[in-house]
Amino acid sequence: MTGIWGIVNVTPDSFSDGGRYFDPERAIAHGLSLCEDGATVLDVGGESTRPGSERVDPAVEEQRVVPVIQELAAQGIPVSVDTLNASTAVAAVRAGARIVNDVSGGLADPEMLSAVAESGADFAIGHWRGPSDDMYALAEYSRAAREVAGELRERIEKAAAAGIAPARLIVDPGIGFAKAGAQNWDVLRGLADITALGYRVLIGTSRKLFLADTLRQARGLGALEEIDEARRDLATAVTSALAVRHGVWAVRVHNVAATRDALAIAHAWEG
Ligand code: PMM
Repeated sequence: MTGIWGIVNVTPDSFSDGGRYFDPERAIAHGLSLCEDGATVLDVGGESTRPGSERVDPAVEEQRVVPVIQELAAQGIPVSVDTLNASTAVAAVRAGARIVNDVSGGLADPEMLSAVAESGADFAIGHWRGPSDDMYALAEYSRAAREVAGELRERIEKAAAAGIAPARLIVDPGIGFAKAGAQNWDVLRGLADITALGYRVLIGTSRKLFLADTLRQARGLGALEEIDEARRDLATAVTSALAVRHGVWAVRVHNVAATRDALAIAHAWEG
């Protein structure tokens, strides 16, 4: 059964839910409700990576995520920490996180790989080419999925060299990270190149801009027309269902209930 990572953004400015769960009590309550909806992992983040976002002081990020992780982990819930910073990763694992989810795959912080190796946590390696403030300038591909797979392989080798056992690795093609519009579809269409790497594969399409762009095009709407959260969640659930066919290990989503239903239908079809 495909896993569901429920997103808990403890940030004032995340892409789709910034500010909603900024208070630790609200973040914890939100995490617990995502578990009731069927989340298999809660992914707790304290720094937004939305396009154009600015970096947060690692100490501030740590203060945001640690109390939330502590409480959720104490309840026996598998928790992942979504961070670019080694110091936050270490504090989060001490607080009970079992997985470090680094969308930069260890590129943003030179200390990350050794910190994860020492921590004993699993490591989700995202495909990344540079910080969110100018990542679209780096979005050039001739064969997107192949290139993403090749760059992920380099990160896997670095992680292995730092002492992270292969069984602890998860790979993620980094949908929306240094990928514009249709390039995201190119990567999803070529997911076989990513699964062929031989690791658990995680994908995160939830509410992302390329989904809204596709829905706008389908309806003949202009670029400034709003596509509301419910529509983005439906589109996300469809991508979750399609991910099943590609043997994806887990999907990272905001609306866990919708993806759980989509996965139930997709798995029923698969038999
Ligand atoms: N996307 C975002 C944040 N963290 N982590 C992984 N592993 N994969 C992703 O695609 C990913 C991520 C950005 O989305 P958000 O701001 O809505 O959480």
